[in-house]
Amino acid sequence: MDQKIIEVNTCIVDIPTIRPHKMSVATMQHQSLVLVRIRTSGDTEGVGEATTIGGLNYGPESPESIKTNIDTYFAPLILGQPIASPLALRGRINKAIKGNHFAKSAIETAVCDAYANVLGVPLAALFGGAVRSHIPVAWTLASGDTQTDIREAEQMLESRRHNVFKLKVGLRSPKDDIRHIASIRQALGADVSIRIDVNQGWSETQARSNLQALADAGVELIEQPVHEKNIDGLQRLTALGVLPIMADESLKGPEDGFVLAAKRCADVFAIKIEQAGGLYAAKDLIAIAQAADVALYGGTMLEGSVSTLAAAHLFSTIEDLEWGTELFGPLLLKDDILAEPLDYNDFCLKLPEGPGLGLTLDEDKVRFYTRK
Ligand code: MUC
Ligand code: MG
Repeated sequence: MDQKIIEVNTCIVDIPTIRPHKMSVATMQHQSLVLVRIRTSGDTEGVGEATTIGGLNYGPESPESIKTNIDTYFAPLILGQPIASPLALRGRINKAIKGNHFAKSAIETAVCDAYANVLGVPLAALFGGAVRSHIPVAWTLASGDTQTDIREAEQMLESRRHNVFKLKVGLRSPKDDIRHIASIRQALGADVSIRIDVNQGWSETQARSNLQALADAGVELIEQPVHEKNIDGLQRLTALGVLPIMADESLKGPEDGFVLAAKRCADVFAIKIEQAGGLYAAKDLIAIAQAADVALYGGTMLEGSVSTLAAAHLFSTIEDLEWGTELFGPLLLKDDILAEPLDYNDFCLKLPEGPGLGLTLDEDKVRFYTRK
């Protein structure tokens, strides 16, 4: 149990997407996974991952900055430190490094994976243990074409992989977006759940004047309609009570969560382990939402299998996961770096049963996709 961290390695793994993923902030043709691998003095391994959306299109960290910052600043801080207290390591890192939430999440995931592997328990056990073995997973329709989105959704329904759909909007005019949403709702019927993510693409006026039409078109939830800093605007939109409002980019950790919850700026919080600054910060954010009666949704930074599993372990500990999750990241990629792909079935992701994250990397694939 007195094992220390003796090795920290990073690499960037580039994997193409199955189709262009069009959002108001970026169109993604591939995803870059920053893998962090640590080894302890007892020869136990841990792995973590960070992703961004479109390089620097979504936020202030890029895959390249994450790798450089981990190699230069994070690794020296944790080398030689005991693995047995992820919180002590978090404190040490937070004292020395400001911001860099995505890098912090990757490091903390690797530490928690290694520690859970040492203990021989699933990673969820570090957060109180899973209360569910299957996690509902939504799919994002973002091909940029209405008929392609409809065909894609129909395939998902037929194969029983997803019955909840998030539509990316904010690139076209709101009127065109509403036509797009209404066509999809009409084609898929009343039983599927349709949500939209604007990724900050609208002004508050645009959002307000289209809320009712969006509700009439069959939208059930709106994610981050306005700029992340316009939290008073989010509050005003929430207070209208036309549609539930979900905060995403406005939530950069527990402190933001506290302000948004206290001012009731959202009905739902999208919890993302990377955006929050790691698993424990995300856990704190969840507690704030629960205390304020803000509903919960498990978000993603379009993460690969490693970070998706880390998030899945944390989300498996949430009793009331009212809006489910969107942990579909690995399915957007043409290939996987796991020896055994994740189990998506019956509209859910099944949590693996082994210790730690419960995964084995396919080393040949990691090598093949690693950026040279
Ligand atoms: C976001 O803003 O929520 C999650 C799903 C998706 O398609 O994009 C991400 C980012
Ligand atoms: Mg979002």
